[in-house]
Amino acid sequence: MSKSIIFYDFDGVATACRCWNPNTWKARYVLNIKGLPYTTTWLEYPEVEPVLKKINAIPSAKKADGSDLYTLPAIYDPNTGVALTDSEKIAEYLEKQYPTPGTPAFFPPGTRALQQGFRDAFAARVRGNVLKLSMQPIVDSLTPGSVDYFCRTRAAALGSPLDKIAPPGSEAHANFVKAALDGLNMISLWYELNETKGLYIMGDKPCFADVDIAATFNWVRIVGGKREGDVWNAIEKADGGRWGKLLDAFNEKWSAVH
Ligand SMILES: N[C@@H](CCC(=O)N[C@@H](CS)C(=O)NCC(=O)O)C(=O)O
Repeated sequence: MSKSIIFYDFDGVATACRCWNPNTWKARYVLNIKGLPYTTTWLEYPEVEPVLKKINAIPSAKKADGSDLYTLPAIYDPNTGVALTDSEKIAEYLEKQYPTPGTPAFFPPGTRALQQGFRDAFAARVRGNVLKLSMQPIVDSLTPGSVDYFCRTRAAALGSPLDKIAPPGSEAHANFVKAALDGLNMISLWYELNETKGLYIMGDKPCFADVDIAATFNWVRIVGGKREGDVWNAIEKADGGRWGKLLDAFNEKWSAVH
């Protein structure tokens, strides 16, 4: 590879590193784990569609009205002319295009189905609940040019103003925290079934499912972790500290922002 990959991420103000989004963290971890050279282009929400159209990226989803939805993360690889959206597709492309012997494989042969099932279970039991808890913290983490777009689109999707979904101290807040912790407790029992006893779901090397989980935790930690009573403070200590250790392992090695 002679030229750096261009990596598109959402700008943010929660931390000095700017990045806060769970989906873009998945792709950033992948780039960092593989040690590939890249530079970040920071975007606000309303900039995503025009910028991705310009690089001929394919929209990764549909809006409620059936029109195309352009999402981040996205990459443009100047070495091949490939433009891609969707963190999983980006991981697959980088794994095939740039084999990096000695670094963990995101999709070891024969694991795709199990990884997908695991990720779906994590989304249903944990991510869906922390998403509700994180809506207002996300708004507070956005750059000004993203706030109106984010509040309008997410309030329409969730059917509620974002600050009313799970205000701290409310019963809804307590219920979402409990549901997320119950979900993690179940998933922690699954980890314990592994004879490998490693930090990651398949042992001592992370696969894409671990990347997904770590990116989710990093997002929750970045947008809410400093707030009193925030769900990350509970998750970090839950299940014998398993989740805090998992995130620390990722961030110690693979949290660079280029
Ligand atoms: N499955 C996709 C999801 C990407 C996604 O939904 N990204 C959201 C941000 S969290 C987005 O870019 N939304 C654009 C918009 O709402 O206009 C992935 O993993 O990359």
